[in-house]
Amino acid sequence: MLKFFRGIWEWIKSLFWKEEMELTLVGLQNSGKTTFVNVIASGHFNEDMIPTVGFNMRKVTKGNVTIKLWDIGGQPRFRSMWERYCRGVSCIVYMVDAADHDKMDASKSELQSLLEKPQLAGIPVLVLGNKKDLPNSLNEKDLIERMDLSAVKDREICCYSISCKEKDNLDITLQWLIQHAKKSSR
Ligand SMILES: Nc1nc2c(ncn2[C@@H]2O[C@H](COP(=O)(O)OP(=O)(O)O)[C@@H](O)[C@H]2O)c(=O)[nH]1
Ligand SMILES: [Mg+2]
Repeated sequence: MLKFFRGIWEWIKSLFWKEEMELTLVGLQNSGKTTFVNVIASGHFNEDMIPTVGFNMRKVTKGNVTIKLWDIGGQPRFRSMWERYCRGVSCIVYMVDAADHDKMDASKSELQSLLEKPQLAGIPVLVLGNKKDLPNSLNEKDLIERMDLSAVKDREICCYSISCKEKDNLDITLQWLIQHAKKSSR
């Protein structure tokens, strides 16, 4: 049975890397972005670091998929660069550490300022509440409330509670991303 589910997971992963898409993965430091990429990108992938003073963006490419990922927060002066890095992406994935209650306000306001960027208008957003395996983590419903996600009306927004550590809900996450591949440029 376990073998069966592992088979499905491998299959979804292989579909994901065959899609043509570019996405950005952002969130506060320590939310689990690097772990997420490592978990879904088993096998070889190319990596570019684009270092700028105080601003590191990693660009991961495998097959037809490009993932641009960076940490946000504490560096408002680099926000002018967001445009360049978000231009034309199929979707934005926003990672939140659902167990870190102290950083929730910061995470919420960073997401809000990202969504206010006119250049990013209309790009679908997937909010991932990571670290579901930790006992004090917020579930989907609580996270939607805490981050005030229902106030976002002008674009598609979705929220999943996941665990990169236990590979929980990563299959539905990849399915959502596959569904939104390339949509923005169609
Ligand atoms: N318990 C738990 N820890 C996680 C999970 N995902 C990532 N972490 C841990 O969170 C820390 C930060 O992860 P990292 O991927 O470096 O975050 P980043 O700064 O957003 O890239 C690391 O110690 C990870 O092992 C998860 O699903 N559950
Ligand atoms: Mg990282």
